[in-house]
Amino acid sequence: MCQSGENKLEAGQFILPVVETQCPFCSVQCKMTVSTETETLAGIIRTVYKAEGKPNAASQGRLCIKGMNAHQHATHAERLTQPLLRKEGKLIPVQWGEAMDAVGSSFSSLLSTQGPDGIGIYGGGSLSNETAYLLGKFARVAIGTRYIDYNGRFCMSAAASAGSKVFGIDRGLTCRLADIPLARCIVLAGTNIAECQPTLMPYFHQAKENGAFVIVIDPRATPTAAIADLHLQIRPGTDAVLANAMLKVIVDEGLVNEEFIRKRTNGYEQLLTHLDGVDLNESAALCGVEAEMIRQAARAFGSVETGIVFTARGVEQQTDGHMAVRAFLNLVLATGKIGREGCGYGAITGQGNGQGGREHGQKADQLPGYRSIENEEDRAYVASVWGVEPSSLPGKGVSAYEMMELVHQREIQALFVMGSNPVVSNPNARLVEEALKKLDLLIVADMFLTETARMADVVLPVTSYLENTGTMTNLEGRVLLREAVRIAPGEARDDWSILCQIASRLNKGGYFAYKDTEDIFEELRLASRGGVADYYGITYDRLRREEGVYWPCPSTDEAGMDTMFRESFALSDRRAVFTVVESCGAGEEISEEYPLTLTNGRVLAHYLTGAQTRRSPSLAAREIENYVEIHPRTAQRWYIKDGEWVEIVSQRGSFTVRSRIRPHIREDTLFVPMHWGGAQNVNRATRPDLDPFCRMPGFKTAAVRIRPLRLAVAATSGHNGEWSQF
Ligand SMILES: Nc1nc2c(c(=O)[nH]1)N[C@H]1C(S)=C(S)[C@@H](COP(=O)(O)OP(=O)(O)OC[C@H]3O[C@@H](n4cnc5c(=O)[nH]c(N)nc54)[C@H](O)[C@@H]3O)O[C@H]1N2
Ligand SMILES: Nc1nc2c(c(=O)[nH]1)N[C@H]1C(S)=C(S)[C@@H](COP(=O)(O)OP(=O)(O)OC[C@H]3O[C@@H](n4cnc5c(=O)[nH]c(N)nc54)[C@H](O)[C@@H]3O)O[C@H]1N2
Ligand code: SF4
Ligand SMILES: [Mo]
Repeated sequence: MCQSGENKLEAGQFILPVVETQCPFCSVQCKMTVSTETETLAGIIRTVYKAEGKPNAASQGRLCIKGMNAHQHATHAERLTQPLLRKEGKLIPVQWGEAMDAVGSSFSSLLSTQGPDGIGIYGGGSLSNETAYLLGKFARVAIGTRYIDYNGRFCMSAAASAGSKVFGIDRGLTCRLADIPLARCIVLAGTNIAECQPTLMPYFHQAKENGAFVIVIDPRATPTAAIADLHLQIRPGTDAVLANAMLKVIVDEGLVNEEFIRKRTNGYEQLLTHLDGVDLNESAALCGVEAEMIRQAARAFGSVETGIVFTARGVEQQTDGHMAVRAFLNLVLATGKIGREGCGYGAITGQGNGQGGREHGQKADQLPGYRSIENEEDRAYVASVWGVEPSSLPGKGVSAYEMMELVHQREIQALFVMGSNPVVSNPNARLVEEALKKLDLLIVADMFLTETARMADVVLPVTSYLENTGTMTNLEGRVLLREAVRIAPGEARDDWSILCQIASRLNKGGYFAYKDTEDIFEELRLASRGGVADYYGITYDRLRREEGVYWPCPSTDEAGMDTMFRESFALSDRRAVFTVVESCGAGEEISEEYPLTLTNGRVLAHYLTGAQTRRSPSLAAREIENYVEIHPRTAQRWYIKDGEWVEIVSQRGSFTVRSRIRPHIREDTLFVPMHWGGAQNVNRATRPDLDPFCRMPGFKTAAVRIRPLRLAVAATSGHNGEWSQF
């Protein structure tokens, strides 16, 4: 791509004045153009950037505020342009050779003293399919460790495991986005699409124009709830109870699809027996909503011909997340709303490559193509593609947070982080911070000196979305190619090439001899072939020609599958399964000491730990600091004024944010965004309890207390506790 001679492009330059790229943030993966113009103003030369939506199948040319400003972090002066190595306590810029020598020799000596399981690998759902695939191979072949997991554990694990159990396959949307306007009833459970996938909102507006009835299930009146015909403002952690109660009404009122149940499902009889014990009024009391509203929701969904259920992290980031999703899938199956137009289930994937990132081996128990590391045939197949002995592949490791616990216990002595900021995003962040301090070696590959990178011994600067090529799989399961359009700044390198260089320092270079990402993708195609997530039929050429292909796609002359389960499900007897789900809440018990429930999530302008969006001036300006949403009556009860600093405390720890008094949240609930680290990090208070099925932490409920910071400060300075302000 670099041109020779006089036209040679320099570091940080765009390859053309107008380039085509793809947003690095959420799972919609909107396509866009970025144009750059050089302007001279008052004698100063500056570059003016402009991002505009480009027509594409998902966002149809729309961009949200994050996409419009994504280039701001990529071109930010704080981008890391040189490797950093800790010397005498300080991170010092060094050449790549020195950084790689340090990484190679540290890994080698750990491998000989501790063995491969002393090293943990931690990946992310922002990484391309090629990098995610290679990271899994790197862990198993270059290091040989069982310990690899990724931030998607906190994101998609509940819905993914539920989809796999119930349908036999986990693809975020079982239908097309184009089915949304065809649905007569839409359930949006724990998903705030208006802020988190904003460019999809017109699909829902269109559905409403076509007469759809929209049910939103959320403890807050979000911008998404603004389109609801019915808003069930439930107590956090009670989604399974609600879904069971809706199902009970649907069954009792004869709104089930008997034929679908008979022909295409198993387990209905057991479910019916279980539902006998479900009481609508008791359920309503547990959920904190009126029984009549649950009845209305059930009738609305059960009585129409077409409908779609969407869930996201509100339902899923719970200690019963896996089962809560399955309770919603019962609704879909009982009414036969899947496998045809205007019907389906959608687990709204989070990160840009949250879908692809969970298919090709970054997960503790997974090999490429959604294969299992515990299945002999799967191991043998992938080993044959990699040219290693099946017995050399390690076994299953542990989930992301459990890896942090092993670090804390000194079972893992070195951690390699690529594409995540775990010290901010893990639950019980205090323990994670303590754990990382105990490491002999922490290596972080990132674009910025994040909260986690600051703790590292080696920081490796990586290229951004504008500078590297790779494929991303969006929330629909459509694989998209994003090509490099800018020369990397300074010495930043592609993730995949960093992995190959480390592997060669460990004398495993022969297994990592790729010339570019297409080369890696060719191997991924083979490794995924015949697996659940089969990418064999997808090639870079096709992606360039067709602007995206759905998986599964087993052959190059087949179109990928847009609507799934038309004829059959992917389990061995081709039927889907109903699940008996207990009707109990999953929230942390409140007490006199911790009387409120803290939930958390996202705001429009920021992305995840804010590592990128806090460096984007236009986005940062919209929300400059963290806050807590609190109901006016709750604020009054705890002596909190609007806009003042408050301290929120759980059994795990505390953090400090500003109050934002709003009537649109439940009185017993507080909401805090997750985009800030340090003293404002909500995860200092979140709980580390994990879902037994998928190891998802119960992020979305923590029992807490709240008080104005002035009281907290007074308490520690010996004030007698009497207050005159109120
Ligand atoms: N602007 C923006 N967009 C993003 C992201 C971002 O950081 N910022 N992140 C991306 C990623 S990785 C993800 S995973 C997705 C997440 O997308 P969402 O899951 O939609 O986002 P959240 O805000 O975490 O949670 C959604 C809603 O769940 C509600 N909620 C909380 N507790 C409960 C509960 O117990 N039950 C129910 N039913 N609802 C509850 C919250 O009030 C919130 O409105 O967004 C993606 N898009
Ligand atoms: N309390 C609470 N906590 C949560 C959640 C919640 O709802 N509530 N949500 C959870 C969810 S759903 C998620 S997805 C996680 C996300 O948690 P994190 O993974 O920690 O979030 P990010 O901020 O996306 O961190 C990604 C890092 O990778 C860097 N990066 C971006 N692209 C690349 C790349 O291509 N290569 C490399 N090497 N680095 C890159 C970014 O600069 C950033 O520092 O947080 C989880 N934590
Ligand atoms: S953040 Fe999501 S919706 Fe917004 S532009 Fe990026 S990909 Fe599109
Ligand atoms: Mo996520």
